[in-house]
Amino acid sequence: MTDGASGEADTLLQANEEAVLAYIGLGANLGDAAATVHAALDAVERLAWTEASLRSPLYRSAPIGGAGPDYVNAVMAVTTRLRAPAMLALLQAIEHQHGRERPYRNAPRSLDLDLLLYGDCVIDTPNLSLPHPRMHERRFVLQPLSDISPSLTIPGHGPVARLLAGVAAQRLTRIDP
Ligand code: PH2
Ligand code: MG
Ligand code: MG
Repeated sequence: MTDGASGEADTLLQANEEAVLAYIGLGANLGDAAATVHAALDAVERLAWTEASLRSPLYRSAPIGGAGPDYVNAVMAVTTRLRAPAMLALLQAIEHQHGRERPYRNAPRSLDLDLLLYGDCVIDTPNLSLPHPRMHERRFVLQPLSDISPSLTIPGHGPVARLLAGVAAQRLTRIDP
């Protein structure tokens, strides 16, 4: 079948020839946030065409840009042959499995999975912007990112180590190992 929903699904799951190193940000501040983040790390690792991965420690962080409970945050690196739009759709499916609702911007969430970086890809489309537009100014992203990739540079923004020095005032504590 070449049209309709199943045609789209076929296109979505076509793999790239070459694997790409991608980074995913995880966040949760409703329910048992740490357990949800652990379950989501496992779920991302099980995605089709997605193999080796590095996991950061978990952190507790003050909510930025909204009210609500503290967040649990982490970052993981994966090598994937999924294309970026497919990766995004599958991350949203995992959010959905964990009861994610989107009542308003920055609302507390059971699970948020953000595609932070996809190789050195720089794009800005209505559905997907890479690098993730606010990652370079958030300690809850930069600290776990630097734990797993200390020499990483964010395209258009510079080295993670330098960016991290600029966000030291944001409250963040390591909770897990
Ligand atoms: N995510 C947001 C908005 N604010 N604050 C923290 N500490 N952690 C998050 O993951 C987070 C946030 C939007 O996705
Ligand atoms: Mg987010
Ligand atoms: Mg998100």
